[in-house]
Amino acid sequence: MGVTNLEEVSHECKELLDSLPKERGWRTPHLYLFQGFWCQPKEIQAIVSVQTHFQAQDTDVMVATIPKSGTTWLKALVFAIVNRNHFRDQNNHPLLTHNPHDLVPFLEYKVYSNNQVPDLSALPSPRLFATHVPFASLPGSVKTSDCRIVYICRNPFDTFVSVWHFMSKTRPETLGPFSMEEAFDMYCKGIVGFGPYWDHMLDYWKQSLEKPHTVLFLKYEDMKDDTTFQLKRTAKFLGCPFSLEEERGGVIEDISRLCSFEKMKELEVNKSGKSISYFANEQLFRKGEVGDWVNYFTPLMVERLSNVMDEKLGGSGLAFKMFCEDKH
Ligand code: PAP
Repeated sequence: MGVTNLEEVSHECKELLDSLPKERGWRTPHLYLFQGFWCQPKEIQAIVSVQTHFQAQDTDVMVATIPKSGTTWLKALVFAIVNRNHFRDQNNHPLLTHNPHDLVPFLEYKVYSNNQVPDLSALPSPRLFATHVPFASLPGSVKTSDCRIVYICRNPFDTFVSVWHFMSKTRPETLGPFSMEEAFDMYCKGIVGFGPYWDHMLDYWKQSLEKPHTVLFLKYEDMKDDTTFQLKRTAKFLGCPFSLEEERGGVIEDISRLCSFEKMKELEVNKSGKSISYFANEQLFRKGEVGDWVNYFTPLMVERLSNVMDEKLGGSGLAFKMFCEDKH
């Protein structure tokens, strides 16, 4: 269905929701301000469970992202890097038959969704998980262990366009129309899933500067610009750097190709499958470009979001490439 009805959450969660500020939702009737970020009811219920039950191990890898910033891509890359010795045959790789969301499950949408509290202790290490939750709200053990967090974000202009398209495809008709103007206004105010996105990015950014051994900060634009370099960075961070032999043997390029937008979009599993309950896998692969925002933004939108970015990110050292680098 896709609409999170309040009947779907527990009595305790309903009580919690009653105490939270709420706004009109993008894909659900409302978004709630929970621990400083905007969330849907079922997400809140699952996040409380994650915070209560999840025990990180030092060998865990957590893919952390702001929605629509390259989550699917990063999950694929991390899975391929970490498991490269198990799956040397590129023609028989799990990524050819599984969507990355099934291989690197979200804590809040998969592992702890629907009131499940699974026993994860027997999973082989390194265990790979993912989350959209801001750093401050990660389970305590993730922050205190040596668990590696690989974070990716994206320039807010393209992220807005991506969120907007995704929302248009997945918003239930029963919720009525939601114009791009309204969505943009809410986005600029930070009222979007897991927003304000500037707090999300800045928190992980700060952590990556303070604890570079446990938090790696990546940007979608840099990944697009020089995938090989960013893959080397990521593998080194994860404690499994590419050897010279692997580099010479083209292992990095193989991974890059296997996880490329063009390759993944054409896979049957990504054309017809469903990994997360309320949307089809194909909705995760739209255009996969840097700079698509130019096709949607009016001059007024550019001015407004630029001002928001200056105000919120100015002085942080965090900046984004806004256009595709022409390598030719
Ligand atoms: P999620 O937060 O719902 O998991 P996420 O994967 O973060 O979504 O973002 C989807 C975006 O990544 C889409 O961007 P677009 O709307 O601007 O096109 C999608 O096309 C893009 N994307 C998905 N897979 C890849 C990939 N392999 N390489 C590059 N971009 C990708």
